[in-house]
Amino acid sequence: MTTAQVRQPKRLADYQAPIFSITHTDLVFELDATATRVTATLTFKRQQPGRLLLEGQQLKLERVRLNDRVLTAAEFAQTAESLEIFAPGDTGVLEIVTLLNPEQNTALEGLYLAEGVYCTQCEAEGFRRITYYPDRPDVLAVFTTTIIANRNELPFLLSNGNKVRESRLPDGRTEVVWHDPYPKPSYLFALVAGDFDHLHDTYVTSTGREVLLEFFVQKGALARSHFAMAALKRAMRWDEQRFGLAYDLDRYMVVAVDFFNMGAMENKGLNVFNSKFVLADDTSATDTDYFNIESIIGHEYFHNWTGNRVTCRDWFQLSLKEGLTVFRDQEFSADMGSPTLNRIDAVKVIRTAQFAEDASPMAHPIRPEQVLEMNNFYTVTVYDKGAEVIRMLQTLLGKAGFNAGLACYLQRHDGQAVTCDDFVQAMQDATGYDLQAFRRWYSQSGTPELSVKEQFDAATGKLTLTLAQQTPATADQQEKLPLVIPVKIELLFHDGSAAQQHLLILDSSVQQFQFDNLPQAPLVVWLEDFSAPVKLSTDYDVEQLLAIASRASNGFARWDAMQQFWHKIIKDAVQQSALPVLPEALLTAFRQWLITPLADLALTAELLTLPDFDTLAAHYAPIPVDALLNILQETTQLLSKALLPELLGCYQQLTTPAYHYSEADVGLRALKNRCLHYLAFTAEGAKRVTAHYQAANNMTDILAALHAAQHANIAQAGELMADFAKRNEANVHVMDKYFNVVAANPRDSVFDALEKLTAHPVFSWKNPNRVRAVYGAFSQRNAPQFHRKDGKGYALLAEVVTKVDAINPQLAARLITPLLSWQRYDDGRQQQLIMLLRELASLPMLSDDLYEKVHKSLP
Ligand code: 0A1
Ligand code: ZN
Repeated sequence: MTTAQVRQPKRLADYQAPIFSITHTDLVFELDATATRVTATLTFKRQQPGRLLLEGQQLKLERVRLNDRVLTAAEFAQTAESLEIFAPGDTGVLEIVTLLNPEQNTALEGLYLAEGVYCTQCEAEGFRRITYYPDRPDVLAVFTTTIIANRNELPFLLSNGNKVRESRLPDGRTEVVWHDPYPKPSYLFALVAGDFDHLHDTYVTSTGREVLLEFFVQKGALARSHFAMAALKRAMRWDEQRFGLAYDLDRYMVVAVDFFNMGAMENKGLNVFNSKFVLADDTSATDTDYFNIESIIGHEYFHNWTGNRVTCRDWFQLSLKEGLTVFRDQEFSADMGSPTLNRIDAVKVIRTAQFAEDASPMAHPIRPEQVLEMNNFYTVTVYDKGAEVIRMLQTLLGKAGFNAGLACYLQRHDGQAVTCDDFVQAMQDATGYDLQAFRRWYSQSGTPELSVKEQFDAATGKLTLTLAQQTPATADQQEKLPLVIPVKIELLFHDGSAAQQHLLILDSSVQQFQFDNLPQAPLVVWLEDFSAPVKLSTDYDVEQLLAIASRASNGFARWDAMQQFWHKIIKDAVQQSALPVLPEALLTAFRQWLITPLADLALTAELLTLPDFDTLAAHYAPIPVDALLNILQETTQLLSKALLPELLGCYQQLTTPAYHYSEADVGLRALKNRCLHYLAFTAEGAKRVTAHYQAANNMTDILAALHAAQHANIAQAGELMADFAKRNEANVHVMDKYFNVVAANPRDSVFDALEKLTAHPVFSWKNPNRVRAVYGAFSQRNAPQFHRKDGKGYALLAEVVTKVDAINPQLAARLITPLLSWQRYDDGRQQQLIMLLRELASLPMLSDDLYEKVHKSLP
């Protein structure tokens, strides 16, 4: 904790190049649970006049030596966050010895010890908790790391790069030396020491390099790491084939740990993963788990080029590596599975979480302009909207142009720390496409809103489309300017003429586009594939939307039409304070999809799914919480009743003999479980759900049964949950799923249930996965109880956030998100939220992480 009140945010506009560079960083770690000694030997070189100021936090400084002379206290100055060397000269070698307490490090930043494993997390600014250093991404050094430890306790001593030496010291300890030949910033440094099960394999790159692939996982989990290993090999092959990028070291290591703040980390040659994104087998993992593992394994691997070989100049440029790498992992997942489903899932993230962030006090552009706590900017805006911006570049430049641009970027900047502007410039130079105006996507925050008008002249066959864009002001930025927005459309003709696809490039406030010689008035499918991260409203009636849902050539467009359909009829219902009227055409379409599902079963399941609370909520200010929840519940029941025979027929038709993670089987389970969800609300729901649970041979089906049981409030829900918990006590990842279901219980009893969970033997306040499984799920997947009118849900989360802030500020700052957007709710809820935020703001020991968020959101 620091006294955030006196901390000023850093600004992008104040960027200054480093005064000193470090060419070589030699680190020696003498591992000890409470007193690890780190000796850092830094070879430095002056780049410009100025002071030699190093960052450091929570370090005990033992000694500073400059060129073989130990400095006296008068020759350096130390503050809580820095160390200044007064007369360093222009070049030299600095040796700094610090002492750390890994056991006490519950923030999981820097070097920490959890469950017997020493592990580092240095992005974004964790390295300064290991030693005093110019802890910024534009200082790149060649690292050599020596780890000294007791081999009996810690058989595996790992760091970046290649292992150069291993020897036994006279005192019986072991010393292992690692060397990473690629200069890197401190945030990519990693060290891991512990006892693991070890899976290894080899991979031969397209350049002929034989790479040793190694996974280090908790004892007993070896069999659960095979899928991740295979996924890694697929990712390596894919990057060679799609972008011509091959791996560049002889060794690629992945360590899985259960104590981790995020999903995973791309440290050079030594990725550290949250174990939930590595470990999986057919009895414990859901289809979604398998999907996430493949995608995150891909993501971290792809960072080796986009992030590690070419890195960020400063943290404001985070989207340079993250937006681009998310885009790359999305393309990888699309190629490994269903492009349509992948697009639907990515768009759901934007329309719920990202649009909500734009509407929140934390709104920021994909390249933020000021930051107090960098950890607060690992956001859906930087990551997922960042990926949408890269996707728009690919849409504008074409795949070949985009590939050429990426090749130019990587070649031009290999080994450098660069900016988002450098990236766009490379795209422009490689293709000759003027991207000047496009750059505004990097500096402007908010969700652009598009409105469209269609005019057809039957006599001439001319269609005129008028598009207008406007971006509402956001908390961080009042003035908004027009953006370059690629809008993909499809023209459908009901006379059977071939559909036409076009790309419209909107680059001013209002613009017209004309199409001649059309056979008849078309039905225009707007924003196909969600070609830009915008809100687009049409005034289509329900028949037109259902026509698109049935006829568009593009699966994404069909799903999107259904989403618009639900928004429309739910909006009408909210306005009239009534339940939605389900048009006969809708029931006909649903029946059709249930009787004869599309070849893509997963898409069929999506077509049959109502938008969730958060997706709907994005369309309202203020959000009519109670009405939306009621409508969702009632509509599900109406559909269950109206479609019972077809739901049953579809459910019974779909059988999977044995579990297999394949695109076809995933789709089959998705559709079957969608039917189950509706069937749970019918008279024989209890019987059906119980039978489904008992017959299930995989985790996807089991969880579908538990969620259905709970949502439909069937009598056996408690029994099934207890059975599930008992069977899975030994697997923490499965217990997290159990916690998720308990926390999503939409009834009042959830409060007692949550209390009991925190007393469960596997629960620990220090483990982010456990805390998220309970309270993350409660606040994000239990709208009825979290948004209770009496404020009990909000108060519980505020209490948890306060408690967690003292243990792990990063985790606390992520958990608080749902409390920040008080403006989006009705007066009563606003008052409760503001009161809680004020209470939080008045806490004496608030971390910087929470301080920034709470203060930004207070009125
Ligand atoms: N760079 C990682 C994500 C990450 C960021 C911060 C962390 O700790 C504060 C940890 C991981 C990625 O994009 O995968
Ligand atoms: Zn990343």
